[in-house]
Amino acid sequence: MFMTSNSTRNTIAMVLAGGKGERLSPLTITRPKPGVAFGGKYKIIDFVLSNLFNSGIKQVYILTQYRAYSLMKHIRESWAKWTGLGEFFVAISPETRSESEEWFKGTADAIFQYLRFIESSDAEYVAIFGGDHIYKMDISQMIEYHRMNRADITIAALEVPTEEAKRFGVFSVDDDYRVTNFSEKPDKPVKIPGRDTCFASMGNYIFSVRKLIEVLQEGKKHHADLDFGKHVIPAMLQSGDRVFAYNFNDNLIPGMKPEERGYWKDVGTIDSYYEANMDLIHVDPQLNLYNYKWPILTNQGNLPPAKTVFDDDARRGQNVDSYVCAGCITSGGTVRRSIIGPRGKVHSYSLVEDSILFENVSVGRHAKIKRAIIDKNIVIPDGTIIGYDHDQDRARGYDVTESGIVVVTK
Ligand code: ADQ
Ligand code: ADP
Repeated sequence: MFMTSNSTRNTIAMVLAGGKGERLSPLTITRPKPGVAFGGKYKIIDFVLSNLFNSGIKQVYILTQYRAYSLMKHIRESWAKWTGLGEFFVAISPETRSESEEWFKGTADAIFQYLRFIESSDAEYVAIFGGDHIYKMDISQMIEYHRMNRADITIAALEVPTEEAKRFGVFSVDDDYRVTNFSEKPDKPVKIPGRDTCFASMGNYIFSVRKLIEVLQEGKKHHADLDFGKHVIPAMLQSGDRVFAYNFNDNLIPGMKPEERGYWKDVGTIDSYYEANMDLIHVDPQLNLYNYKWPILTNQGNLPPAKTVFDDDARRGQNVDSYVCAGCITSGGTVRRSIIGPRGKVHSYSLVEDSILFENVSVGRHAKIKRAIIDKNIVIPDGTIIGYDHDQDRARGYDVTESGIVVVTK
C-alpha cells in the first residue's frame, strides 16, 4: 500500500513539535500545540507522523520543548509501541528543559542541537517538518522532486491570499520553480505575477544532509537563535544554493477525492481549529478520515464501543451528525453536530450541539452546551448552560472568541 522508494529509505525525519501555539490558548496552556486533540481521538501531531509513516519514512525524531510530558506519553503509548519497523523518538531541546528558561531558540537551532543524530544516520536526505498542521501529504513525492532537481533544499509551498501571506515565509520562483527570493513574514508580501495570491512556505523542508550540516554550522556562527525562514533560507539564496519550491497542489494521495487536494490547515486560532474540526463531520468533508489507503494513525486505546441508551422519560439518547469516540455513553441526552472524545458521558435531558468535547468529559443532566470546546477531564455539573449567554460564560471564567466559540478549561 505504502511506497518505500529508495529516496524514502534514505530519509530521516525531524519533526518540530515545540510550538507553543499561543493563539490556541487556553487549549495550549498545559500542552504544546502538536499535543492538542483533533477530531476526537487524534492529536494534531498524528497528521504529520502519519504522513511520514505512510510515505515510508520510519526513522523519526520529534523535537519538543517544555510541557512535552503529554506529547511524550502519547508517542510512547502509540507510535513508539505499534509501528513495529519504525523508530519514533522524542527529544526535548536541551536548552529549554525548564519552563523558566528562554522559550524560543529558532527552528534551525533546534535541528542544530540534534545534528549528531542526522550525521550518524547515513541518511542522504532529511525531512524537517512542523508538527502542528492538519493535512495529508505523500512526502515521497516531494523527496523524489528534490532528488530530480538536485536541490540543496526544497520548500513545500502553497498559494495563499495576499492578506494572509504576512503570517508565512513568502517567496518568488522562476519558471522551474527555483526560488529567487524569500522573506519571512514580510509586511509587504510579493504577489505571484498577475494574481492576488502569494507563494507561502508550509514550513516543511527536504534537505540534502551534507548541505544541511554545512549551512547549520555556518549559520550558528552568526545567529544563536538560528531560524530556517529568517536566516538559513535567505543565506542559502545569497550563496547560490539550489533552493526549490514544491507545489503542494501537485501532491496526490491514494484514494483522495478532488476536493481534498491542497487541503492544509494550520489550525492556529481557536476559530480555525473549531472550523477544521467541524469540517470533519460535514456530509462531504474536505478532509476525509475514512480513506483507508492513507490512514491517520493514533493511539487506539483499549476502550469499549460507543453506546447510546434511550431514556423513556427524557425521550432522548441519540447522536446525530457527529463523531462519537470509543468508550462514550450517551444515556438519555442528545448530541448533534459535535465531536465527543473518548470516554465521554452525556446524561439524561442534556443537549450538546455544534461542540467539541475532549476526552473524558461528563455532561450532567439538563445541561445545555452550544458552540463550545470543553477540555479533557471536565465535569459539567447538572443544569449548566454554556454558549447561550456569552456574558454569563465570561463571568464564569470561560474564554469566548470573537465569533462566539466558548472554551472551557480547568
Ligand atoms: P512559524 O510557524 O511562525 O513559521 P515557528 O514558530 O518557528 O515558525 O515554528 C515552526 C515549527 O517549529 C512549528 O511546528 C513549531 O512547533 C516548531 N518549533 C519552533 N521552534 C522550535 C524548537 N526550538 N524546538 C522544537 N520545535 C520548534 C514557519 C516558517 C514559515 C512558514 C510557516 C508555515 O518559518 O516560513 O511559512 O512555518 O506555517
Ligand atoms: P492530553 O492528552 O490532553 O495532552 P495528558 O493528561 O496526557 O493530556 O497530559 C496533560 C497533563 O500533563 C496536564 O495535566 C499537564 O498539567 C500535565 N503536564 C504537562 N507538561 C508536564 C510536565 N512537563 N511535567 C508534568 N506534567 C505535565
